[in-house]
Amino acid sequence: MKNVSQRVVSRAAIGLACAVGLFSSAASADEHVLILLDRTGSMGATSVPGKTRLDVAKERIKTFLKSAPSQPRRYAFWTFDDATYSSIINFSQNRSAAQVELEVDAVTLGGVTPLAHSACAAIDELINYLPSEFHTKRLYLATDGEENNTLSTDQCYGPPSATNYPNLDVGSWQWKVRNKACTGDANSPALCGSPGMPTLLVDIDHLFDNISFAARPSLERTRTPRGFASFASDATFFSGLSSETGGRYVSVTPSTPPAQAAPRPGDASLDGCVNVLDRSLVLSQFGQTVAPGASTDFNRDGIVNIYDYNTVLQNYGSGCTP
Ligand SMILES: [Ca+2]
Ligand SMILES: [Ca+2]
Ligand SMILES: [Ca+2]
Repeated sequence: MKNVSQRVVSRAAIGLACAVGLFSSAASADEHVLILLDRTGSMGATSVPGKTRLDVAKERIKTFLKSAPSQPRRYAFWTFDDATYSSIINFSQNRSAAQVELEVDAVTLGGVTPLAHSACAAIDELINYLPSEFHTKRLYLATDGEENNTLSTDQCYGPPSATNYPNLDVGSWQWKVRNKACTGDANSPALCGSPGMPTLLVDIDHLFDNISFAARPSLERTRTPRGFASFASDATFFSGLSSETGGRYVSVTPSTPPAQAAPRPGDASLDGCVNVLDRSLVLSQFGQTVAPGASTDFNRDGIVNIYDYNTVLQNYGSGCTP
């Protein structure tokens, strides 16, 4: 079995090989990133002061898009609300990061939340795009959780689990989404990264607040809510799923410091300014493999190196008062 640390090391080795030009063709090691943005009504709730959850999610996605990748990236960009997801950009269009950014900016708020359905469809899209080649596959989900509209006929439909991750009820939507991410099959609970299984990282930006769903004025009209959970069980589930797949989990609440909620590209210290401190932080970890979520690893490839350094340089001075 390939464990998480081995995966980090092999990704790091790829980064290093690319950095020193060992690959004559990088085509075998592209990263496929499907960005799945929740545009449901609840994303209109206030996050950090002056910004909705959707605003913060967009800024975080754009910061990722502005990081210097260590291997060529192919992007898909999907949103979801009401009955299903919308594919705004698909992989075969081969759009640039800047083109994806424009589409991210154009997203507006919609209706209810088919979260499980959309996440599992996105995983299928990642698995089925060039399946016979080796590529890093990443699902980057930005959401406030609160699944409430996956149809009962869907592969990942289920009631909310009564117990939190990792002890998910068999048949719950969380159990199915977890299985889908780890094995490609919503009903197969094998370990992530087992032989013959897809290797897929799940990054989740979770925008929420500590007010119970029942106490908050509803921003979504759910006729027949399916699968309500709570922000706390969503948080436990999302962080567990990210960790199990080798991805990163970030939670943002209204009390998160603004520079941390929506960091500028290159801001490793998360203080809102890209300067010598960020350069020093990257240099202090230069060449090191780091855990998912390290603030110095802007491009999320598991190693701090020249690409992260370049992300600092390309944004040097951003947000700083002269
Ligand atoms: Ca919602
Ligand atoms: Ca900084
Ligand atoms: Ca990196």
